[in-house]
Amino acid sequence: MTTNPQVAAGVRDLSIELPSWAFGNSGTRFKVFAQKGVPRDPYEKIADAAQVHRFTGVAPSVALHIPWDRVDDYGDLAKHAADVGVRIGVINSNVFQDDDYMLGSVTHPDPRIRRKATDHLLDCVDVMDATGSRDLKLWFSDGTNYPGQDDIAARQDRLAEALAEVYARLGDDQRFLLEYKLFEPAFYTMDVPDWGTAYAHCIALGPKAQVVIDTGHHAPGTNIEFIVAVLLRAGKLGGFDFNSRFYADDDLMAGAADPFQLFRIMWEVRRGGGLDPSIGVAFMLDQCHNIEPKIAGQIRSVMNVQEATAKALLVDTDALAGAQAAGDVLAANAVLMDAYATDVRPLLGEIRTDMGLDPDPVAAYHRSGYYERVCEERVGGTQAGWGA
Ligand code: LRH
Ligand code: MN
Repeated sequence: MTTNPQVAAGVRDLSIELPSWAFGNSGTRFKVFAQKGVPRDPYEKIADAAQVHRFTGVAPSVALHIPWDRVDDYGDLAKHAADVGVRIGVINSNVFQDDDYMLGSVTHPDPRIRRKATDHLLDCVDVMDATGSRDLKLWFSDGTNYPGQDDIAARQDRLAEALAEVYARLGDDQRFLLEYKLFEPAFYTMDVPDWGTAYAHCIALGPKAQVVIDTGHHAPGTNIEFIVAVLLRAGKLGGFDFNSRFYADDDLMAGAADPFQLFRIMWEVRRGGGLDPSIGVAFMLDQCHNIEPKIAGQIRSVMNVQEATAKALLVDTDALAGAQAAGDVLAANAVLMDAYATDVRPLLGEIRTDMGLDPDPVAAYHRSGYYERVCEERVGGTQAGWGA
């Protein structure tokens, strides 16, 4: 029986969605390295994701990316997901890989291109209807590379027009999650560069429009947990794409590059009520395992988020409130640092045991022989990737 029921409840309630694309080959503009046993289709991606849930117990859903995960029958894919113990989660649109979108998608100067892009977003809502998904995630690579290339305000008007059309198409229980990114692939302006721009578009539309924070989408040194606190306070934090980075949008394993930042983020998530599933924050990994084994990498990443969350749940909120009210700067900081300095790995082992799981998910996965089996089975066909 766990020694800390409050942390146990919080850890058990935290669902971390997995990105289907993390199981396919990925890389950088220099090289995409192919790995043995990589899935060849969305069915195999979902089967691999189900292994992460099998050993962690807290990754019950898989985000899809369209068209990377296009299938003839999304209902059948959803059934397959259920058969392997998971469900299909967020549907991610993709208006960043078509030659027509060189100068933008929904912000393109040409209304025919805007129409094409908006139609793709609407098609993704049709996919949500078929998979039973609640959320559509919208990330736009739209932007400009040189001053004067296009009219910044006019592009915002075009974006707002497309978002309004998608918003009107959403069902009562559906939402769209607007993701911002400071730079790349555009390097002068991105049309949704920061949380403020995303927030402004979302509050102009209504409650079904929420903001997504992606760890890697900020300027170095950005206080991301401040953005978490402000968006939760405003009821506009719809999702969080966990990963980590040393420099830019490195998409490395969550917590790998900066575990202290992940802790600070999960503390503000807790403080703002975001751990309450009814608040509806879609926590998901958005990563690429370019050189490391992908399933084990996802398991490790889920464990890193669990560790940061368990530490955040250990924060003595009464002591913190007392020190803050007293203006005792050092005491207040010490409350958080004590929680962060706590080794929660034994506690998480206990919690997993109580959940009927092996206390060490990575070791249990390796002992399962799943990786060796799929390496033998997955011969021939074309390995999945970003198709870039
Ligand atoms: C953009 C992004 C977005 C996804 C893509 C795979 O950088 O973070 O969330 O569509 O990665
Ligand atoms: Mn992302």
